[in-house]
Amino acid sequence: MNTPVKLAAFGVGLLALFGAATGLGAVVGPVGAAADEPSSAGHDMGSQPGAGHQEQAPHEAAGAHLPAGLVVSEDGYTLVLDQPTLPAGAGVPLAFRIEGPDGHAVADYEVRHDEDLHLIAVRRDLTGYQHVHPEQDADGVWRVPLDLSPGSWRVFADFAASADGEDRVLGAELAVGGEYAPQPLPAPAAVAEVDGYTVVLDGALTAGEETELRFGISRDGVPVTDLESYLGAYGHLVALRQGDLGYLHVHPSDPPGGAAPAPGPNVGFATTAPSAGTYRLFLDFKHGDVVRTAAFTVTVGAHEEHGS
Ligand SMILES: [Cu+2]
Repeated sequence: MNTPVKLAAFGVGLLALFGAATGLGAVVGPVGAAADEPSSAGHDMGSQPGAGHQEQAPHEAAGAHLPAGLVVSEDGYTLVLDQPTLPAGAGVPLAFRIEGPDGHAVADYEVRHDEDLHLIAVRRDLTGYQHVHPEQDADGVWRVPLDLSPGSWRVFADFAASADGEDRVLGAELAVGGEYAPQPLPAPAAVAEVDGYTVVLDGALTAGEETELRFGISRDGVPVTDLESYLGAYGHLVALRQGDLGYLHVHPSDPPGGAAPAPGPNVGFATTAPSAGTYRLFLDFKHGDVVRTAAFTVTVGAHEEHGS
């Protein structure tokens, strides 16, 4: 490579860096803006609200902008797996703890969706999804069996420690040994089948804007109208972003007019996609005393800023 070309390449690199920084600024901008609002965060480093805030707890002020679960430690809370590697198999015991700011395992949690702590395990290719509720022992160690296939896994702990009541999702890497055969992500589709149930997705995720997603559940062509409550609602939805497995907060949406949610056939959720891209949605629902998971791939387009 001759020197002018090298220099040109260097310039392009600088431009790319600059562009990335600008993009990042755009993403975290709302966090800084939100810092002016009253916040329960209370973990200022005692300096400028603004710059300091941008690196802290990105999910809380900006639930709508940055996904959760991308870090293993936040605000002094750390997800610690007993072992960073586990063997493949069914019912493999996983043990972990949440270390609090005092360095000890957190023992007291606030109940969210009927549970002290939700554990989501998924292989990095977005297969093998499991949403389970570990048991905590007297030492604050959580234990749960997982069905693990070889590959790189991500484990998310979704909880609120009683000490501050903040919702947090921490994520840790888990390596499972063996021959790994990564699976391609299924194509986007509005219909998913699971155990004879058909689930139809209505509604779209939109970058930077809260939208409602509705799932219609039927079996053998008959709408299911006697869903059982699961985790305090008629469905539980987790959305993960392909590429980094960013974890989106999703909330059940109530029917308009303050009516109580119906036990099917439709369940609704509200969430905001943090960016354009591809997401995998995992809907847990309970019927006939069994919890099943329907999974969907959805794509979120870029904003059409210029009305074209
Ligand atoms: Cu859960």
